[in-house]
Amino acid sequence: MLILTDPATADHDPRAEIWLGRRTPAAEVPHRVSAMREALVDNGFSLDQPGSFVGLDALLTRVHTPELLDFLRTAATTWQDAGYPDWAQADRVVPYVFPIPGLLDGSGHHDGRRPVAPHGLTGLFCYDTMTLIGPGTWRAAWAATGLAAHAAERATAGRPVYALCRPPGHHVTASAYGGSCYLNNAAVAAEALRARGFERVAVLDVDAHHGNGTQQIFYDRGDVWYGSVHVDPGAGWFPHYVGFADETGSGAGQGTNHNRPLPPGSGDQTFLDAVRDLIAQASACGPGGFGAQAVVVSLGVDAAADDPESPLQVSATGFGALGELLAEVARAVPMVLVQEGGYHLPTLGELVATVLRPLRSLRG
Ligand code: SP5
Ligand code: ZN
Repeated sequence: MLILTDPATADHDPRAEIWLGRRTPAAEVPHRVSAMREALVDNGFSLDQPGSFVGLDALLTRVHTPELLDFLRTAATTWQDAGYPDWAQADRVVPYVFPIPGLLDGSGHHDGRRPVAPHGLTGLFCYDTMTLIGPGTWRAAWAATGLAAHAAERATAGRPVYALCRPPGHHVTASAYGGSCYLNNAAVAAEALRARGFERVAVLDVDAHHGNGTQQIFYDRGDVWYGSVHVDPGAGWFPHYVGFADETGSGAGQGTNHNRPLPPGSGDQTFLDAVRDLIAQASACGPGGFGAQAVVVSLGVDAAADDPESPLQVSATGFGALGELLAEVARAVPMVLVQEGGYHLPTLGELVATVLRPLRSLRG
């Protein structure tokens, strides 16, 4: 397999999350990059730095609205230039008013009207208070999508490719960011594979949280399948509003969305059974099967027992078994893996290496 990294992915430093109205330390920290890099090197993987991806902006506009992209590209500079760090002691871009339907509907609000204050506008694009923007955020998020695009391109040769993306991406919808994510890396990889002629692409999301952004981006499409195993949002977990089993796709995408919400506390067997079930649905040709020609894996390792951000209880052995399941898929079709979550810094890198080890010797 091949591993792609970019030092710019460490340039994003959210510093904090506003959680329950309090400023708490960020879970999605820059050090995640070096933790994963070092463990991969220690495990004998070699790392490649592909640099910027020609045509990335065109790919991004297939995934996100121009309004979201413009906002993210300029938000930190606008905030800085408006002096928020000085007059408001606010060093990071963060929303505080959210234009939800209950605020706007029936109020005479015109859709094209935009708040002039940056702190008013932010809530139009950011749906939570945990996803702060700083000076390096756009550079890092853009670099991460570049890795995802390169990975898709290189996976067409047959061997699996892992993109060490940071910040993660699966919570970003077409038009709104959140959940510690800014641009949807997995969606970019899927679109890149589509552009390379793969007609049916599956996204398999094993992060502990539901990838609401990826689900939404492809919800009404029959060409990109989405399947996710995650802690049950109905049991009180992020993203709270989506990720339920009855969300199965719409229109041309009817039947191409598969959620497997798991009870908090679920361990290896429950987790791996759900993954096996999703792989069977994505892979099988004929009735009930999607017949994926290429697979994108949203590889979060926050389902780990010691991860602070999820109540799932998957062991290191379980992650090794996950790697075996993925390797079996990667022997049959091109595979791109993009990094999502994983927040227990002492074990994060080793868990990622544990998943990737069974894929290491695969070549095209
Ligand atoms: C990509 C990914 O794994 N995103 C996870 C977003 C879920 N965050 C939920 C936040 C729950 C509260 N965390 C408390 C941390 C206090 N700093
Ligand atoms: Zn997660």
